[in-house]
Amino acid sequence: MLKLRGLAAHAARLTRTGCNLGRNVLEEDAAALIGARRRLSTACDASGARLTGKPSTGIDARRFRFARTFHTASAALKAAEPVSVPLSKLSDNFLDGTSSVWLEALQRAWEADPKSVDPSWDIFFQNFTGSASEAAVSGQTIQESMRLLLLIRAYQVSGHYAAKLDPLGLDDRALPIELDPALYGFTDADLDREFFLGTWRMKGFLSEDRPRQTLRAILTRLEQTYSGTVGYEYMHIPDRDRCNWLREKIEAPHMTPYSKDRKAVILDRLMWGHLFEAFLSQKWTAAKRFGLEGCETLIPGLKEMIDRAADLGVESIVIGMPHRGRLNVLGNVVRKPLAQIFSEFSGGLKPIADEGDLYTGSGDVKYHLGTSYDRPTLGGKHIHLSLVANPSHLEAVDPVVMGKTRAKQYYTGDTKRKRNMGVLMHGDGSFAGQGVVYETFHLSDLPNYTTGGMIHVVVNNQVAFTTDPKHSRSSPYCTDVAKALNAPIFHVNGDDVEAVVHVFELAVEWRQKWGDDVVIDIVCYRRFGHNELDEPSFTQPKMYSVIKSHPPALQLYQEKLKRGGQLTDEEIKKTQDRVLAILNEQFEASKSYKPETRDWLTSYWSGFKGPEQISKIKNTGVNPEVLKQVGQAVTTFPEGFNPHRGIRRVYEQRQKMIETGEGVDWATAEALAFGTLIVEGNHVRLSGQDVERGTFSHRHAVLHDQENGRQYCPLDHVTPSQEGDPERFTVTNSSLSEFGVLGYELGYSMENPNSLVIWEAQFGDFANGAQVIFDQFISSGEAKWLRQTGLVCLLPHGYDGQGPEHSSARLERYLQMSDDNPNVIPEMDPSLRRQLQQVNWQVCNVTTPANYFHVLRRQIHRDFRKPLIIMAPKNLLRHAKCRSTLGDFDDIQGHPGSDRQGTRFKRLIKDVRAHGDREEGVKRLVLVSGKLYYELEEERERVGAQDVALVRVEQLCPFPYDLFLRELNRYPNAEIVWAQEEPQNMGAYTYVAPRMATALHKVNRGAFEDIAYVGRPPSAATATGFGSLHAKEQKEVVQKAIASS
Ligand SMILES: Cc1ncc(C[n+]2csc(CCOP(=O)(O)OP(=O)(O)O)c2C)c(N)n1
Ligand SMILES: [Mg+2]
Repeated sequence: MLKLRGLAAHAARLTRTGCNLGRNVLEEDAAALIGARRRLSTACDASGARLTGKPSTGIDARRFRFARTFHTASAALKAAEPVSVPLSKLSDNFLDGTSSVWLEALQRAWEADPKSVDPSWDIFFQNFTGSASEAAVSGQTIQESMRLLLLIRAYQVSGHYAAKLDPLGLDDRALPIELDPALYGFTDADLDREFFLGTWRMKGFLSEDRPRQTLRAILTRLEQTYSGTVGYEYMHIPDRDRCNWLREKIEAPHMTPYSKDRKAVILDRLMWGHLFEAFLSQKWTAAKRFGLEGCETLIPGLKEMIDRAADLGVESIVIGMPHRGRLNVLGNVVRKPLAQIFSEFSGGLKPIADEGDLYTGSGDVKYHLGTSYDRPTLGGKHIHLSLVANPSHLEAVDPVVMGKTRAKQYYTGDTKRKRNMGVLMHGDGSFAGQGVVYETFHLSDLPNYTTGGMIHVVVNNQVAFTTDPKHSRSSPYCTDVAKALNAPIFHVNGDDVEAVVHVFELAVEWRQKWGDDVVIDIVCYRRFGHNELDEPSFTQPKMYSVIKSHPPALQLYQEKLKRGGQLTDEEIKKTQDRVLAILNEQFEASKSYKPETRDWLTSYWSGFKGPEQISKIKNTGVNPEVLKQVGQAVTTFPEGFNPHRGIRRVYEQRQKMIETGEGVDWATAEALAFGTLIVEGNHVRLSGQDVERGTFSHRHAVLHDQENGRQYCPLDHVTPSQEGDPERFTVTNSSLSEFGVLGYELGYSMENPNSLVIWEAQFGDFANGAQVIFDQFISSGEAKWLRQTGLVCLLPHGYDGQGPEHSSARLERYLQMSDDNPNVIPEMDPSLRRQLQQVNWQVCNVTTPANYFHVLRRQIHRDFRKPLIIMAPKNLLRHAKCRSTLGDFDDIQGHPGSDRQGTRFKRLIKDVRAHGDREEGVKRLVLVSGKLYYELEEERERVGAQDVALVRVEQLCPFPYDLFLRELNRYPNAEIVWAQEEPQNMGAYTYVAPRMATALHKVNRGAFEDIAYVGRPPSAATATGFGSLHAKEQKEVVQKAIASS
């Protein structure tokens, strides 16, 4: 049963604040008070705990005693005279001064002649003055009605500040003065008077359907509803219908009491949450587990939410969560086999092979691992749960979960977004502190990113490692970031398991009804240190002295049920014995537990190969007729559509490229890659800042009618099978975020392998805003979690004088993170080659449109998935020489795109001159990657350097040893040069040089010292900011690379 907040404490606090309530303080003082920082802090003395009142049946006598005094500033216990406030002086955002004057005039007119006003006002004034009903309320003045409305509104807005949220009672927030009835002129004498509250078209307390009530009843209900163990924060939501919906739910006569059976289920679930941690702590006394103790009610909350979600049509939930309580959630909610969890706890075996040298990756700590399970629900349904694996980096998994949820919605045709739901759990410190939380929230209502509402759950244990909230955030609540996005926030006392269950249910109802995000803030505590080996009293002595004697939520609930006669000791013991028996059984089973070989092959991924299984290399050329058809579709727009003149010209040029088969440029090649993949039944999604047009105004994937603004996306109309599937091809501008959006696309890419998912950075320079996603997920996710992704990252890169932040995508970093051994040449025979499967990702710097086409198609035309980092071009997008012919794209043997194997991506492009297998006259072999090639080629032409060969390394990682060796053979007398435009400590040099040396060594052509470096000298900044200096440097690099030494 909810308890009343003691007005004695209320009074004491108000007195402490020293405010003079005798004057009209409606505005300034209230605003000042509410503006003051109020946090659930550990800083106060526990002895200042509030008094609790009687149960809801009446108001505690103490309340009246203090009620007489609580509007005085002095210590004198003398009741202040109620001050009658003329309507015209009343001021509130709900009813500003102007309208109150007007209303007063209207009332006068109505008093003189009720028929002189609109009938709706007649009813309004009848209600306000009580003349609509019996004499008992006829004493209600219009001022009182207005003040009551203000009081109620004050509870709706600020009642949560007075809610009893902190289980430890250490909450020292100043209470908002506007919750004080005296502020509105009410005294004890009014408590038993009846008032009518009804207001036209309002829900909840203010509904016209409500009967008359005494002030005492109204206050009791307000306290219970808004200042009990749940604090509802929703009045910031600007939408009236949403607010009314919530008001109706929140202000309902009383939270539906749970039946005896339901309480037994809640107890059982709480028991599991509690005993799971206790069991682990007993068996592994010295292990870190980041236990849930202090917030065990999370477990029944989540389970009840899942049951309710299933009842409301949810079939699948994607979950992301941090370390705290993760094992508990894995075992109890997602139902990862307990034996497996226990086995992993004992040190964890690497999965053993029934297939020889099974790829097991590097593994991860137990509280990072993910899993999925079909969980039966109380309502007799099944719901698929997947907990996404995550790194230690707090909150980094948020956008990943969101992207995965969206992908699930796409693949299951869940256009209403009611069958697939995302749930994100957070810590209080990280929710407030990590910027990616905001970036993720900001995706919530974007058409191509929304998931129809994420449910956020904060395990708010009022501490982050060793830091108190007052040092870890500047906002009153750790959840305030969500207010910016108009999400309702339900703060709940983590000791009140039924209240926790209630808000979880309400959250899922909200999500299913409105398709918006919602936040649950479980205010709880952390019974032990940050982990079980930490000593919390070093830094939080007061808090921990309270925690020491604070009973666990399970005990509190058991006592409550016993007190209420709902359960006996025997029944409780029976439940406990059953849970313990299962835990023990599973512990025994864990001793002989054998991990499954691999669990990442969910249905969409069956047949895909791990790094230890050979995947045949496939051609990626396309039938010329299909090419032409796709080419036609992607270069035309409907009759009567009026694109910008410039774009019409661009499309005409593209059409000509397709017709003649000559001069195909980058953007057209890309459209052909997308279009042909779509024709083959794949899904293509390209997301990033301004990608629809393209940062460099080169893509124009979406056309805009200049007369009526209509849009047309040619790639939506490549094949009839796209009818009714508008997302099959998705190109979408994103919010201005790197971390959030890249994480999102990564999550999206992991759901189904038959999708080409691409994130394009505005410039590659900005990609480091998403560094955590590159480091923790893309480069190492497969090794840690055995999860594959074929995500493509396009990172515009190239030195063209645009200064230090528009030149470099930091190629060196991606290469440095590559895990191929620089000293070992792997098996390169095409029929045995697994080089690409074994490396963690591919890094390419492609120089021709056709090669770009093939590298994109290769992502899909293989039996495994591997991330692809591309240094995308800028000036090559329009470079006259950077063109391909359609013959480079088609699958005809003998056409320019084909070589001995067929038509496919060229990892290395040999010299464009007609060089034979052996060119003894070539004195210099220059290896280069990216757009610098074209500058070298021009210089070679200019100086007529016949004895210089130019070879392009298109795939830097994994290094194409076989092709490099082939070129070494071709030029037996050449010195070896690596040329780059980046500074020496950047670019590809540090990656390629040791690998080139390994190859040189193999054929006795020299060593590392024999590789000449041509490029910019080492530098701190990526590039100069002076245009003239850039030009000078660039010229030097080019000349040095070509001129003989
Ligand atoms: C991005 C990031 N920064 C720092 C850390 C180190 N760290 C681990 S847990 C933790 C405290 C987290 O506090 P909170 O979010 O309140 O969660 P709690 O541990 O209290 O459940 C910190 C700072 C981290 N894991 N990730
Ligand atoms: Mg915390």
